[in-house]
Amino acid sequence: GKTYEHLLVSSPKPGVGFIQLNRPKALNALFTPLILELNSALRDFQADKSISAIVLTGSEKAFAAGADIKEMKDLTFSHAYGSDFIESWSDLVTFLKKPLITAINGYALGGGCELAMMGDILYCSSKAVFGQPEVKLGVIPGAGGSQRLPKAIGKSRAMDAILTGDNITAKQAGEWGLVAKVFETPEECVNGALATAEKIARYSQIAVKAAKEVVNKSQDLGIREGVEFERRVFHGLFGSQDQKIGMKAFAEKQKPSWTNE
Ligand code: CO8
Repeated sequence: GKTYEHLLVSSPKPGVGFIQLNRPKALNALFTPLILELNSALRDFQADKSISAIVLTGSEKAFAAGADIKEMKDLTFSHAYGSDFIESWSDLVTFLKKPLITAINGYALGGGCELAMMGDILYCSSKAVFGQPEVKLGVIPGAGGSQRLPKAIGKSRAMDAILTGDNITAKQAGEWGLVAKVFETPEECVNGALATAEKIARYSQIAVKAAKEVVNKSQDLGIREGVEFERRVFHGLFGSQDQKIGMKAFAEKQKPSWTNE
């Protein structure tokens, strides 16, 4: 495959794509070259039929310590607005139809926290640190943090974090449901994410894609429209081969072998 300057990209388990942010000297600060590479790596995994689920992680010290402050410091309004600064990466993962698990160790601050929250499932380790400290720099979250954080942990806690810039600990992240699981060590966190991705990769890609699509709709739609949407997609799956294969295998006490069709 391609080689990257700021990423390590591999497929360590069947069906699983793995991306590690690799800009250690700047604690994985998210600058444009890295974001362009991340976009490209995610698009390649999206297009690769042999990949069913993706894990994104950083280093033990930092998932990502934010957008690159040095790159942003001289940015003007007219350039930011005129070039739609951030647009290319605030929708980084919205094109991604395959499940993305973010494995968060160390700092996930500002844009790093926002990138972590673009995951479909978030796992972290016990020393992970989350936060939206933009207020300390005279700005606000710019890649979805003001929208995704309140959805994840509730308005009052999100306001508290965003208005004070105070960090959120791994323990709080676990208790408040920002992350699905808190592991003891970074290694366990990454291995846990890979194991979950591998488990997902053993199911029909059609069912997995539909499941992600309907759950994501719950973030945008009211309950009635959401349930109607779910039912349409549910009905649609009876047109797939994998529904026939999955239910027949259950009835015959066999293991299904999926066609992804
Ligand atoms: N941008 C640029 N460089 C950074 C960043 C960053 N966000 N974070 C760390 N670095 C660099 C440091 O400047 C330092 O570089 P150098 O060795 O050349 O001086 C190197 O990484 C190591 O960092 P520290 O020496 O500071 O390491 P410490 O262990 O002492 O501290 C901290 C770690 C606490 C994480 C500290 O580095 C820190 O506070 N970083 C900034 C955190 C922050 O404010 N993040 C939010 C940034 S704003 C943002 O993300 C806005 C998002 C808007 C939407 C997205 C737009 C792209």
